[in-house]
Amino acid sequence: MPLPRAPDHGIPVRPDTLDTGTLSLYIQREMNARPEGWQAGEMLTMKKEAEQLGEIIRRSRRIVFFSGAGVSTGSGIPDFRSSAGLFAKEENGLSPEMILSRSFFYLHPEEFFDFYRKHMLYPDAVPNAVHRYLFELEKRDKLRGIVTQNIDGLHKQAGNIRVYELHGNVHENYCMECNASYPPEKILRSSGIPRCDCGGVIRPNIVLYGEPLEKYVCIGARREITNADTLIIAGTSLAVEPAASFTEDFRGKNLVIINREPTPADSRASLLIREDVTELFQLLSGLGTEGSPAS
Ligand code: CNA
Repeated sequence: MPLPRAPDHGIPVRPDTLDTGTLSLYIQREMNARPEGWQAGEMLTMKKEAEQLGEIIRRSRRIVFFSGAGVSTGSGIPDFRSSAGLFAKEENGLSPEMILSRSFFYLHPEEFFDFYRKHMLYPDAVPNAVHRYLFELEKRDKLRGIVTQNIDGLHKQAGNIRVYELHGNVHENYCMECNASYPPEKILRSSGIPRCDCGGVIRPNIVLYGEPLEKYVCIGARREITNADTLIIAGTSLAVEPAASFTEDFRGKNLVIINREPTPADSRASLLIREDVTELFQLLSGLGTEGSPAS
């Protein structure tokens, strides 16, 4: 029976040497860490997992990265569904999904913008190790595209060009009357409903729940996933449709899933990594193997 790993560095430790906080994290992770059929002996240290991922990257030519909110938690932006996520902090008994819906926006715009300013805008957030690694991979022409559910714009901020933002981007805002564009600061610094000089309402160019996704973004994203030889799905619960179903278009060899919690696609994965994605990519960047983008 191998010794359990501490959640932060992957080094085997005895549970009785852990402090209470770390121990509860360890228990939570061990409970999540064993999908059906998973052998204890197959548990790999994070370094080994990073090496395996590096090897897959080295052998791949057409990688697509499918990202969710978990990729940006390392940049200080909370996700929705983990324990520290926004779902744990319901506002007046309303879930973020209800508030960020088309009907709520039209019926209660003031409450929508209050929530939006408080929870969806992070002007000081910067790309983390995952975003930076993907930029290097695109420069080496290994990464065909990033398909993201994130609206924070961090993949583009890192320098990536081929980014399919399925749910839009908080950095783009427009007047619903005259179409004038505005930076996010215009919304952040306003109170109540943000208004254009023409009097129209300024809204972020994000897809609200109940609104359709942009057709051409979907076509491009699905084409990249279909043609990929490796699909890396990271930091997503795969709970939001239709985005989650796009991953089913994948026909290639390596399906890698990196997520702290189980996802509905885990049984399809050829490599399943239940780790912190930012820490994993920090390790991957430092490996100096052929899988690292610098080689
Ligand atoms: P989600 O449903 O909140 O799932 C996030 C998943 O990531 C969870 O399963 C977590 O366990 C996992 N996770 C969190 N942090 C890490 C980490 N560091 N390492 C590994 N796994 C981690 O979010 P989804 O993206 O699946 O849901 C799609 C929604 C969330 C989209 O509509 C987004 O617009 C929306 N959202 C986006 C952002 C953002 O742009 N940064 C933030 C919050 C919500």
